[in-house]
Amino acid sequence: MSDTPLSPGIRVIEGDFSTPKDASIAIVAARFNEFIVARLIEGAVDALTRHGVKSSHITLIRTPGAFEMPLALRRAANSGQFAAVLALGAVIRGSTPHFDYVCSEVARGAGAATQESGVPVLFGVLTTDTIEQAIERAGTKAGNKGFDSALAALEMINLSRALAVHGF
Ligand code: INI
Repeated sequence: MSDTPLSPGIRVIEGDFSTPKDASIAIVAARFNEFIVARLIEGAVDALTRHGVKSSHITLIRTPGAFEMPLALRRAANSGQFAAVLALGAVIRGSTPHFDYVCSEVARGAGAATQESGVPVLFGVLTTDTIEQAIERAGTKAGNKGFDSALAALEMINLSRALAVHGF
């Protein structure tokens, strides 16, 4: 699967994008900048359902803004109900340092939720200087960060299961 040239005999453990059996996935999405975040949610759901995840296995949790996402990410990741949790949001730089506080809090919270729970929490939060950059990454010329994060979630679920098979 990997393109990396390797010496024969090296054991490689990685996840693929196959449908993870019986996996439920939570999407935690901020309402702030809803016109962007709605596209990220659509992209994520599109990626998951195209890869065979049933709609009934997807839970959408909404928070007011990205700053509030860590609490929901943590609760979902620690619940034992989800194989992966997706964080979707859009933080767009304004003329005050507010942007930096929101970005650092949501990134730190997503990382902490993963480390605390052992459940992959994927970072699909756009952090851009302009609205145009956010639009480009929400389903226009630079792809869809929600779609990409959902694919990364499938890979991480399958990687976690592969690691468990090897006793890691
Ligand atoms: N929340 C976002 O999700 N994106 C933003 O761009 C944003 N800006 O720019 O202010 C934002 N702010 C709200 C913040 O996340 C909290 O909801 C608010 O501060 C209340 O705690």
